[in-house]
Amino acid sequence: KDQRLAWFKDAKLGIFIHWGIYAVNGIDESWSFHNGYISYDDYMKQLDGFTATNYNPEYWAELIKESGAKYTVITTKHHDGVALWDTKYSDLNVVDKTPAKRDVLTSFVKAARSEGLKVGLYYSLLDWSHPDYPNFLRDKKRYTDDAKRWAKFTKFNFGQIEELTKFNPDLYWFDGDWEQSAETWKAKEIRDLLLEKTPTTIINSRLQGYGDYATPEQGIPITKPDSKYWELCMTMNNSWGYQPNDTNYKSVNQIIRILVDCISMGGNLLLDIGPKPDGIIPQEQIDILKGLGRWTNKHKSA
Ligand code: JFZ
Repeated sequence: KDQRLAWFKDAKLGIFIHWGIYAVNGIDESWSFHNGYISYDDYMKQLDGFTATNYNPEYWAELIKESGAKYTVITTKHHDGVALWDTKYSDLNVVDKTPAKRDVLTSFVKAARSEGLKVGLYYSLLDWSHPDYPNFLRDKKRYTDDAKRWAKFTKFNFGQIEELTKFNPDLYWFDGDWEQSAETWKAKEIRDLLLEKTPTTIINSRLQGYGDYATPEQGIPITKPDSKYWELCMTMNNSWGYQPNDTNYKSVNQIIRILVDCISMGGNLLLDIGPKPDGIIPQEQIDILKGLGRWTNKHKSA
């Protein structure tokens, strides 16, 4: 384990990317329909606005590199079930269902690698669009007791997870594990599958106890966490995805202080950006990444 996690131990800074159809209306990723602020149908109309017209994965990767980050984690599929890659397990993906008409994940993984960045893939275990997932908050029905449906969903989930192994990710960043138990997800089997297919990889904390590192839940820890390996994930403003109305950005200085807090306690900061539906990174976020870069490059260690 120590060998697998060696790069992570001194990575210090990572850049998280929340990119999905939620950027079209600039609303909360997946939660907006889950919590009933928008209907499911209206949420899905955003598919038509995900154009990726100005998407430049090489520029994204350069910018991330320039910030001083050593790794990047991108949302391959959020709770809404919309995949950024050409998955064969569902047509709910940006290739089949949006004007982008192409796999936007493969090109990013390639670009990030050529900048020497480690690549992490965010994947939501729960899928509030899948007909066999117990999507109890959307239509108030529960299907968990229906073993056949759950078996179908599990097959689908394992299928997509196995597809992601083809990207040979350095890190799997699972999310949404809280809705089911380790046993129901088959968390151990997921871990075994990943370590068999990609033996040098790292698994984050949200796999119902089967991850490799810790995530402080209450923001910046006050004292050094017990775990040798940990990561704080944080937004630049108050949103994960692109929300033009949220202008509550932290300053570069504030973010540097938080980064230093994390580093001094042996952890990493995973700082989030939210690109627009056409692939443009908001200027405020570019400015922060460049600002961080000016600082990290001044304090480079071997
Ligand atoms: C999850 C997602 O629901 C959210 O939309 C976003 O993608 C974020 C990165 O991850 O939200 C969580 C889940 C768990 C914690 C915080 C946010 N936690 O344990 O502190």
